[in-house]
Amino acid sequence: MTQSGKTPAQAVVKLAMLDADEVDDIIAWLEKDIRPHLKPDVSRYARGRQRVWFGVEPPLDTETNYSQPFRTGLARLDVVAGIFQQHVPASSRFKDWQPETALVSVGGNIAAHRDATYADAWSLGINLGRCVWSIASERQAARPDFHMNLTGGEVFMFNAKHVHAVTQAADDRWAINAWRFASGPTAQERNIPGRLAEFRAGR
Ligand SMILES: O=C(O)CCC(=O)C(=O)O
Ligand SMILES: [Fe+2]
Repeated sequence: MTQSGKTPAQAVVKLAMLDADEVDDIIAWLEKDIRPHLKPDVSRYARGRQRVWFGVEPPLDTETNYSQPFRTGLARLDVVAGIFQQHVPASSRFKDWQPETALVSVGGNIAAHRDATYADAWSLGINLGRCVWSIASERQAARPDFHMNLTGGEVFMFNAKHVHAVTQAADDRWAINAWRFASGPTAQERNIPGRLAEFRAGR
């Protein structure tokens, strides 16, 4: 992986590189079992991307609408948790991290954005194709300044509250991103825990 400068530790923590056979196996599974579930992305920042949520689909709140519910996602979150557990180094501070939701997507660049209120800051990225993956090294910065040329197989944690973007994505680039749900002051203000409890009570 070539990149610009030193990895900013407050924005990105690299965990592992999957070998080519494993990447091929995961992509074969995605193409066969997951592609039929894909829908066009509704996010403004990800036009052209196809995506499906695993586990629980979180509400993508906007500044004017934060009353939408959590919804049931595809029951495959265990596969993502398994890939993470197999590759997170025993010495990593993320060793005991477990995803609560995952977004599986293919195709399309992703414009610079911070993740919505539902998302806890530290998020998992499993990159499965060619792209330039960029993130701001500082929380307040409006634009990414750190760029990674990814080829497929990279497993990393990143701070999703730092502005990040994907450019030069190959049409057949899959990505798996996973999050835990936020519970801090902003999430409380937007009733994320309450909406999650409502969803769990309704199942
Ligand atoms: O495709 C990626 O690796 C990043 C996706 C992303 O930032 C998002 O879905 O919020
Ligand atoms: Fe994001």
